[in-house]
Amino acid sequence: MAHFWVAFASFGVAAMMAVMQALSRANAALPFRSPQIFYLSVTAHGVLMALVFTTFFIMGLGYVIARTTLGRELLSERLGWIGFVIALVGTVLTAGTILAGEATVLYTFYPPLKAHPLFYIGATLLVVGSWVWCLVMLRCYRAWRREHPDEPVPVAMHGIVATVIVWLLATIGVAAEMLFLLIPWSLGLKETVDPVLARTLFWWFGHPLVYFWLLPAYALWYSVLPRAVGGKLFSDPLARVVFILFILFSTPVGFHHQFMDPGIPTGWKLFHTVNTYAILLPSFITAFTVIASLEVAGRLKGATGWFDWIGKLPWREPFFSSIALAMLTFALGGFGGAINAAFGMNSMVHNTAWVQGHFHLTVGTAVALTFMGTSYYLLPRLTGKPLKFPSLASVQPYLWFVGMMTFSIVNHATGLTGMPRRIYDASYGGHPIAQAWQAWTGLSALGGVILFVSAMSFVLVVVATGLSRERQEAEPILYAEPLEPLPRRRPVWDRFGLWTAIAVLLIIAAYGYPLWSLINMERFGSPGFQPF
Ligand code: HEM
Ligand SMILES: [Cu+2]
Repeated sequence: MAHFWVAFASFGVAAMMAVMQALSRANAALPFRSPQIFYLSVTAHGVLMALVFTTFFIMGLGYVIARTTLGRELLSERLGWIGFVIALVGTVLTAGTILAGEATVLYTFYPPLKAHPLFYIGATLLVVGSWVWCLVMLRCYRAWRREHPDEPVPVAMHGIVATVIVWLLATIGVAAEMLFLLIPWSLGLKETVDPVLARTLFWWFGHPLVYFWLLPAYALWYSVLPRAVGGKLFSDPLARVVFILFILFSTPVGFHHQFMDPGIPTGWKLFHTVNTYAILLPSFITAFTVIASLEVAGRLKGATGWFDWIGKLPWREPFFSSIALAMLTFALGGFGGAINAAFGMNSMVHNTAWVQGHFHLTVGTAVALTFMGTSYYLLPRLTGKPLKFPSLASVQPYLWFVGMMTFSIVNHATGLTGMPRRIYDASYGGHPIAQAWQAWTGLSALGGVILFVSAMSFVLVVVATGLSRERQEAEPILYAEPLEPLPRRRPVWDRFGLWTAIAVLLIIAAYGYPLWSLINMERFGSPGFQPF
C-alpha cells in the first residue's frame, strides 16, 4: 500500500498544477501567473504524473500481482522496501529541486536546459529504486518457474515480467545519459554537453517508457477485468503474444520522436518508423481480445443480439467504467499516434498542442484512468475497508472522460492550426492567427477544470477510504479464466530469455550504428542554459 499512497499523493499535487496551466494557457488572469511559475509547474506536473505516479503505482501493482497469482510467498520483501526508500528519496530530491525553481527543464530534461545536479541524481535514484523492484519481480518469477518448470505462468504475471524486461532494456538509455552526460555536466565536471546524443539516449528510454506504463494496464485488462464483469479471457495465447511483441518492438523506435532532429540519417529514421508501425499490431490484438472478452461476459448474462451485450456490462461499477472509457480513449489516441509516427504528417503536428492532446489520451487517460479504476478495485481488497463515497466513485470516471475529451480534442484542433505546446502565453501579442486559437483555449481550460474536479473526487474517495475505520471481510482478487483451457505445456511465449535476446539484437541493430557515428562525429557541445 505504501507505493500506492506515494502514487496518489503525487497524482493529487500534479493535478493541482495542471488546472493552473490549463487556465494560464487560456490567458486567464490568475494570481501568481508568470512564465517562471508556468514552466516550473509544467515540469512538476510532467515529472509527478508521468514518472512518479506511474512508477510507484506499477511497483505496487507488481507486488500485488506476484503475491496473488504465483501462490507463494513474496521473495526478498526487505529488498523491496529498500527499493521503495531509494525511489522515494529520489522523488523527494527531484520534486524538491523543481519546486525550489532549480530544475525548470520539463520532464524530458533536454539539454542544453540545465538543472541542479540533485534533479538528475534524484531522477536516477527513482530509476535505481525501480531496478530493485525489477530484481524482486524476477526473483519471484524464477522461484516459481523452478517449482513449475513446465506450466504456463499466469497471464497477469506474464504481463508483469514483460513490463520488467521492457523497463530494464529501456532504462539502459537514460542511465547512460545521466551517468555520462547530464550528471558530470551539471556538477561542472564538463563544460559542454551534446544535445543530439542526449536526446537520442533519452528517446531510447522515452518511448519504451510509454509501454512501461501501458503493459501493466494491459495486464489488468486481460486478466482482472473479464473476471470482474463476469466473463472469460477470450484468448490466452493472444495475450501472451502481445506482451512478447512489446518486448521485441518497444525500444528500437525512439527516432520517431526525432524526425525533426539533425544528425540522424533519414534511413535510420525510416527503420524506426517501420518498427513503430509493427508495434501498432499488439495494440490492435489487445483491442480485439479484450472487447471479445467483454462480449463473452455480456453473452453469459443472456445477451443474444449483435450489440445488446454492451448494455449488460456493469456501467455503474467504477472499475469497469474506468477501463471501458480508458480503452475507448486509447483507440482515439492510437489513431493520433499513427499520424505522429508518419514521417510526413509528423512535421505538421510536431511540438504543437496536438502532441499534448495525444498523450493525454494515451498515458493521461488510457493508463491513468485504468489505474484510478484499479485503485477502486484494489483498495477495499487490500485494506479490508469498504470504498467511501461509492456514488462519487461511479461518476468520477465519466467526469474524467468528458473533461479529457474536451481538453484533448481542442488541443488536437489548435495543434493542427499551429499552436505550439509548452508555451506560457499563446496570444503572441494579439496576432490574428493566435487570436483564432484563443476561443479554443478557453474550451480546453474548461476541460481542464472538469478534469481537476474529477481528479479531486478520486483523491477524496481514496483518502477517505484509507482513513476510515470501517472493516469488512476483504474479497479476494480474482483472475479471469481463459475461454479455452490452458495448454498443459509451457508455451513458447513464456521463454522470456529467448525473446529478450532477440530484443537486444534488434536494439543493437537500431541504435548501434547511429550511436557509434554520433560519438565519433566531430562535436562541439553546448554550455548549459537556465532561462528561468
Ligand atoms: C487533472 C488532469 C490533467 C490536466 C488538466 C492536465 C493538463 C496539462 C496541461 C495544461 C499541460 C501543459 C501543456 C503545455 O503547455 O505544453 C500538461 C502537460 C503534461 N501532462 Fe497533463 N494534465 C492532466 C493529467 C495528466 C495525467 C494523468 C498525466 C500522465 C499520467 C499527464 C501528463 C502530462 C505530461 C507528461 C505533460 C508534459 C509536460 C511537459 O511538456 O514537459 N497529465 N498537462
Ligand atoms: Cu514514442
